[in-house]
Amino acid sequence: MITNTELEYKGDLFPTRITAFQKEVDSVYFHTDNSVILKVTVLRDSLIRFRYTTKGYFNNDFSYAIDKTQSHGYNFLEVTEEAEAYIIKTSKVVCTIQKEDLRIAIFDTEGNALLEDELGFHWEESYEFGGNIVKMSKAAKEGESYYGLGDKATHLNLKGKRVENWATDQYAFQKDQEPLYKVVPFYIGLHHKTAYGIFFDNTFRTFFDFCHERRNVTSFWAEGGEMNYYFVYGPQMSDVVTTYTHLTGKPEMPPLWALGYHQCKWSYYPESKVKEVTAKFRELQIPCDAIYLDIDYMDGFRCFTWNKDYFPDPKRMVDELAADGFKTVVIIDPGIKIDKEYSIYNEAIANDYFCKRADGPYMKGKVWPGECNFPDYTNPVVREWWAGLFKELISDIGVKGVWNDMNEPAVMEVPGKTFPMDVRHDYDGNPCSHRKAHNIYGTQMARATYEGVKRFAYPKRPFIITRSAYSGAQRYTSSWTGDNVATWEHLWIANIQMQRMSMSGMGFTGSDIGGFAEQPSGELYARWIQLGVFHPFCRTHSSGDHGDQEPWSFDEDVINITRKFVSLRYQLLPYLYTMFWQYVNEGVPMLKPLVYYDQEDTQTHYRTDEFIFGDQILVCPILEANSLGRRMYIPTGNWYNYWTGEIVSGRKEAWVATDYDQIPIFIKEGAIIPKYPVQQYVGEKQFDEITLEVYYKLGKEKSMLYEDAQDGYDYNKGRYSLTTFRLIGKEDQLIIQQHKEGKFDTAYAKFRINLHGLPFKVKKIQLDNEKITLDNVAFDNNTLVIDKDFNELHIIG
Ligand code: MIG
Repeated sequence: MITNTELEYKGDLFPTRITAFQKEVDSVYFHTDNSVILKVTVLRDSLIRFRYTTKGYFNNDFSYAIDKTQSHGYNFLEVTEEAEAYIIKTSKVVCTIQKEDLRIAIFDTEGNALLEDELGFHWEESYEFGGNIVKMSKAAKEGESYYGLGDKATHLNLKGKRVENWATDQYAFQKDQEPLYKVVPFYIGLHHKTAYGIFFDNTFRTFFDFCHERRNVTSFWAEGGEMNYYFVYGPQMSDVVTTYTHLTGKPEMPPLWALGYHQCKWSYYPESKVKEVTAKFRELQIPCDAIYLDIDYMDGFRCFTWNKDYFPDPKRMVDELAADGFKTVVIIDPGIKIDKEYSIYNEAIANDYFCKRADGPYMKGKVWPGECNFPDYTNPVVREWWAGLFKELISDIGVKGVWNDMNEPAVMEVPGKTFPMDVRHDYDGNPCSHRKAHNIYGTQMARATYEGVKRFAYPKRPFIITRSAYSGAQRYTSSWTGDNVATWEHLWIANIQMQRMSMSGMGFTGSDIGGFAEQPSGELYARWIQLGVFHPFCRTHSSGDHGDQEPWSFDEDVINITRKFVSLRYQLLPYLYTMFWQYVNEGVPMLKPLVYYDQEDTQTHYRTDEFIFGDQILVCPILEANSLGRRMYIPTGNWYNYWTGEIVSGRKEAWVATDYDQIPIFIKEGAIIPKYPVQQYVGEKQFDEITLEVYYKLGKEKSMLYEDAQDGYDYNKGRYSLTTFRLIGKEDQLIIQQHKEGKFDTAYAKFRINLHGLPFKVKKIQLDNEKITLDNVAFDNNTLVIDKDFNELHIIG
């Protein structure tokens, strides 16, 4: 064990002995001899905040990440003093604080150590910038694994890695490249079957080291600001993720169309090209809900303008696209062209909305329009102005979604690829330099965009997508993973990134399907779309400089595979919408890595490829060329092969054979999976029935179905329909019970029930205890069609 004095030669400083402590409601303050104060705040029995200062007082407490609308509360809090330590107890954890050196250890109520300071809090004074480099080190436990941290393009389990959080435009990033576009300083630790989380809420450049520098130590540090972190107790990973998501906030329900398929390219122009693409989707019967306009729709890349040569009448075009079921999404970047003829530039200058250098001039940087100034989105007045700018696009022209790019912020032709560090920001009344505001800039831009689009789209729901994001951005926006590459390795990366983002509270995310840079082979595109339809956000995008990436740019097989998988996604929309609702309502991640699904099974701790889509569908992409099938891990439980109906038992590796137009997909036994008919876009069809795919199980299983008007806000007034299905399987019987909640009546009247895996031949059917003849329910080949409003369906062999 390294002692504090041994390390002092490195310039690190440490808290000395505790000299005083005081308790105020939910917080306890510990003061040391050398002016360190530790403030411990209990938000919930399982959520504790640790905040340090070295100056003897705290600065204003302000965070963009924390969702102030969420409530917290604890059941039990007791603080006691012992000879060597203070002890803080809640109903879930016990936290000790050493009098000698302020080091902390956290235990569960049975005395098992969850997380212990190694050196604990220490710091280095920053003579260059002022303030401190704040540091924390924790002892790594035997067999400990680490997950989380947003968009890192590396193995799902972060053990042995060091990562850096600094929002960066990382064109054609590579595996293990750091840093990337997003900043989610949150990780989950797992050891001895117990999970906990750490959220280091500090927007300066931060680093996390998971046993990389020193084998038995996990550390994290920031180049400024406060040591300010939240400890989240599990013991289940699901507890950690949902508590973290509750703390940093959840999104609203997206319009259902946003969960459809999106088509994008840099760039579709002029109008005739856009129409050609949308018409081809309809002709080929590949469902599609959204079409994107990249930067070339603008006049000289000026935000909120149109190139009238390419798009002479945007409103007419957007209306015509809408009549064919396409929602138009347009890109908006942060750089505002320096141009005295440009009204938005003039408005911003007149009102002093642009970011300034320390000595006063406006910050200038080159991006697509040439030299630009950049709005300070950390100023609430600027955000309000920005929101107002969307009136024409949304209310008048009818654009349905906005795409925020380049908001790391990215600047061209400068070494750091971003703003100079001396640039000043308002930071909502806590003025600071770009060192502190950099990582939050993109989120505040997306937030202002969200507020504008929401205002003008009302009473419909807004759709926003962003490239850069900090923790909490999920309250305002979806995201994509930036400029990936058309390689097999990037397909592997995309699969991991989406699982990681889901675990990091930011689940509404997708990759550029097929890869942004370079050109995919037809096979790679096909394998990518097969995975992409199981990602919460599903969009093909490409840089366009190497050729086309519409499904028909490839051969007939690829077109058919794309149609098949996108159609499957459209059938699964009610299932996807339900998992989104669980995310919105409870913070449950939409994609669940196997370790999340079964943390007790150590075989899952290093798995990366397989994941659970929602609660009941196990998906495993094919990540290599020329492969019909693959070896994969089947987790705990019995699973139906979606293609063959065959049942496999889990907790083992298995070879799963597939054809080119399949990937391994398994349905959890007992699941009831709702399906809509295939539609070319959301709302295309009125339908009188939906399908329930029922997978027999000996035993019980619960399934959910959430529905509402698919847009608008009536769901907040109780106008939703939440159906709970209980399946009870016996040797010669299957019972399905249904319970409904909410005031929304779905438009369809019937369920088409497909029974899978029944081990008996059906002889009798009872509906709400009335015997019905098999003819009446159109029973055929284990399918029956019945009125949706039943309480109990009894199928008897
Ligand atoms: O400097 O708007 O990641 O999706 O197509 C490139 C053009 C700017 C980067 C985005 C990409 C987008 C492209 N943009």
